[in-house]
Formats: sequence, structure tokens, C-alpha cells
Amino acid sequence: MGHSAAVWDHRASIEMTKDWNGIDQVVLRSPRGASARISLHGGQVVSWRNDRGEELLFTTSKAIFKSPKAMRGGISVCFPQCGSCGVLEQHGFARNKIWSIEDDPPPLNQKDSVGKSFIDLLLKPAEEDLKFWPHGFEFRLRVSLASDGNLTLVSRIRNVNGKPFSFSFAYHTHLSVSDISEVRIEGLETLDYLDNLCQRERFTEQGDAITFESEIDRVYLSSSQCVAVLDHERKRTYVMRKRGLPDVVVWNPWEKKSKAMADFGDDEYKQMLCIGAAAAEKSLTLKAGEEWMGRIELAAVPSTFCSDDLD
Ligand code: TA6
Repeated sequence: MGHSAAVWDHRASIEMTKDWNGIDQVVLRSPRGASARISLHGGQVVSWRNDRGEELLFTTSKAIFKSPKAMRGGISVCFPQCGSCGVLEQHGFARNKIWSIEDDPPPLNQKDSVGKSFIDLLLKPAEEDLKFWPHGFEFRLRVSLASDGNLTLVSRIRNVNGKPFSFSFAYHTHLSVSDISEVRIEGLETLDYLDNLCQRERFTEQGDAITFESEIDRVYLSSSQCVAVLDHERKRTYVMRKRGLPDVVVWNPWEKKSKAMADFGDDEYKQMLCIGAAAAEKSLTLKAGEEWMGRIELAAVPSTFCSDDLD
């Protein structure tokens, strides 16, 4: 398998491996020992570890690693829709497809290359996708790991069709938390949100921070570029910085729904928070030849981090 010139420079920190279905996975490593594992199934980040080897992403113990369904956990890419609508599968087909490694992607910002180990993935529509979603696109996903262990995902979606098309998008990020009752999110307070548990009715967030005591399934609208998830018990704060993605999905199924999901442990909702940078409320439109970019950078820092640090 070939690698682009930039990847080649970082070759020592990239390994190829396979999962138990024989699907390729790419493992990125930082010099200090942080790592990220990316599956070609869905372009899904299935593991992200800090330099102490601690797993930062949640994966259900009941995961069904079977094509074409995406495994529940990690970071999954929702495209061409976030949610369920029309004939397309829930959260779109991108997460259920086998991606390829791209040898020579169009150049990206230096910030997303220099000093990082990274991999470039590519998804193009298959014949069967065109039956349900008849739009020519090229979806490039770069996943990179910086020397400090920060993880960045950059998605570039190009319209290679003659006609415009619209889509919605999300990075569904399943964070590993100590106990959901001990977690709070800062950076979404005072925002309007659509409540998926109330037919997407619009409400305004009243609390100082978002805390959890029951099922939640919301899309917070037009947030700032930085959102923090504070895990008191682990003394860890996840910081998510986003670009091109106005909204934030917040989901936890809580007890009853957990029990109803075949691929989720009954009590696993306690250890999981799904938070997703998204373009969900308003769809995005690309004219012929246009490209859209959506980026997230995730950091896991000690909880001495202060919410004043949010930009
Ligand atoms: O964005 C939240 C949500 O759409 C929830 O409604 C919930 O169903 C979740 O995503 C998981 O979806 P999935 O298709 O992965 O089971």
C-alpha cells in the first residue's frame, strides 16, 4: 500500500493492522506514546489513547463489528445526513462504507500536517449509493495525531457533479467518562436547542452548564468554536474545538433506552457521553466544483483547565 509524501515522512509512527473481520486499520502514534486507531470501515476512529495509554473514547462492550453496520462508539462520521430522514439510513451511509487510503490528496493547511502523524482517507459513492442519493462527491478525511496527543479530524467534501447538492453532517464522538452524573458540559449554556425527545421542538438552555440526570438527545444551535466536557471524578477535561460546524449534538440514552439497544450494555450509558460537532439544523449546499471543510480538534487535559480558557 502506498503513502503520500507527507505520510511517508511520518512513516515510523504509522502502522497498518487488521480487525477480526480482516478490515484494515491504521494506527497513528505520537513520540510520547499517545495513539489513535482508525478503521477503514466508516473512517471511524475506534480508539484514541493519551500518552499514559488511557482510552479516551468509549466503545460498547457489545459492539457488533460486522459490515455494513458501524460499530457503536469511537468517532463516527455522519454524512450525507445527520439524523434520519427520507430513504437514507440513519446518519447517512458514510459510516457504513469501506474507505480507501488516499496516496496523494490535495494539499491541506500546514497546521494539519507539520509535526503530526496522519492518514488521508477517501470515500466516493458506489453505484448502490447513487440509487438513493444521486450526487457525485469526493469525501476526504484526514485524521491526525499531534505530538501532544491532540486528535484532529478534517473532512473535505467536494461536489464533483454538475448539479448542486445539500447535506448535513456530524462527527459523533463517544467520549469515555467516569460516571455521566459527574460530568458537565460548558460552552453550550444560554443556547437554543432542538430536542429530539420532543419532536425537535426548540428550547433555550437555562442552566449554567449541562449536567445529566436522565436521557438527553439534543442539537444545540450555533455554538462557539470551543466546548468543554469536564469529568470531575477523573479530573479530566475534554476540549473540542470546531470549525465549519455550527451545532453540537448531545446524546445519552440513559437506562431504559440502553436496555433496548442490542449493541449497548445495560449500564454503559454511565460511562459514555456522545457529543458531536455538527451541521445539523440547516443543511449545507455545494454547487458544482465547490468544496466544504469541517474540522474538529480534541484535547484531553487535566481538570485544572478553566472554563475561562474557552474562546
Ligand atoms: O444524534 C443523536 C442520535 O441521533 C440519537 O437520536 C441516537 O439514536 C444516536 O444518535 C445514535 O444513533 P445510532 O444510529 O448510532 O444508533
